[in-house]
Amino acid sequence: MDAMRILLVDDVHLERMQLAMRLQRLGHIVEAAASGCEAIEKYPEFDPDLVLLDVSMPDMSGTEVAQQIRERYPDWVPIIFLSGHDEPEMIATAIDMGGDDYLVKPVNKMVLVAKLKAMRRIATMRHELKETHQQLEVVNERLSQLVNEDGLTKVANRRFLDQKLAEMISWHGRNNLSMSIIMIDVDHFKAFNDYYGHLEGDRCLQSIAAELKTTFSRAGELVARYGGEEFVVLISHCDKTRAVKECERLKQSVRLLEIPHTKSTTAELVTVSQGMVAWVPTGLETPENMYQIVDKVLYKAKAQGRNRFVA
Ligand code: GH3
Ligand code: MG
Ligand code: MG
Ligand code: MG
Repeated sequence: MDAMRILLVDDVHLERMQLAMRLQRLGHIVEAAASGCEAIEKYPEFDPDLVLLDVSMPDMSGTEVAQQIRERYPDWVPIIFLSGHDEPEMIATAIDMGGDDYLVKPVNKMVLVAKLKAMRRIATMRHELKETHQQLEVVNERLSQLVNEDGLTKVANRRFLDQKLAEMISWHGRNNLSMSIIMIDVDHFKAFNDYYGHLEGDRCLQSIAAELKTTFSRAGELVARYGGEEFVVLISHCDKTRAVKECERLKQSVRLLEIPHTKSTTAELVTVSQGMVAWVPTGLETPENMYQIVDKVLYKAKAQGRNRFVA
């Protein structure tokens, strides 16, 4: 058996020394304590794998010590009680008070070795379980990323957008607050792809998405890829006056990317058109309703010459 770090607590000097020696001969690392207080004090520093704990001690009983250890150090470590009594009530009570097992003194060597092994097995299983749990958490996080994120642009995907928009509609409806939705479409993007190639087109979408994410990174703001070369920005608790400013900010930030687009009739740079709606929801609107409405507004921005927003 691998060496264990054993905290041995017993008030009787001779018994403590004898058992400590036997444990050391079995290859374990032993820290001895003569009282409950000493044990509790030494516990964190020594960081035991197992506690052997005498039940009857003058200053603090073993069961009290066990309770305190359980309270103070939530990371479970097996506790085996030691006692000269073998009455069933004593054994049952001690285990009820937070012990995991019970050894009757004088301790029989075979039983001691077997019980140490059993506790080690349980501790190992717990440790493995904890590791599996941690791995699962990592997997979970990655999964929710995959489920909610757009693969190309790394902003929220349509699925997440739908969900958030529905939540926002009902929250703002309940609280009687204004929210806004901006739909963004890259101007002359087909021509961009045709001229610069699809790969460059992908890069362009990535740059725009990253820029949008930086521009709208405050709490209550969400950037999502709606589809193709279309993005949506949701802004919580935002009225029309502020939303107009946000659209202007958005327009400038895309412009400042200065992605060349010689085939664009707007600015020889990549530009976007935006449709924006700011309103106090009734709570009955669906995401689909809102996309339809804001898409019509966006269409007006296109019709009016692109590289602009219409509210
Ligand atoms: P408008 O100014 O009216 O919006 O013109 P447009 O050319 O941008 O509009 P249209 O809808 O005709 O073209 C959109 C183009 O976006 C066509 C499509 O190939 C391209 N596109 C959609 N998704 C992607 C993508 O993931 N990567 C690339 N490279 N292109 C994409
Ligand atoms: Mg004692
Ligand atoms: Mg489009
Ligand atoms: Mg377009």
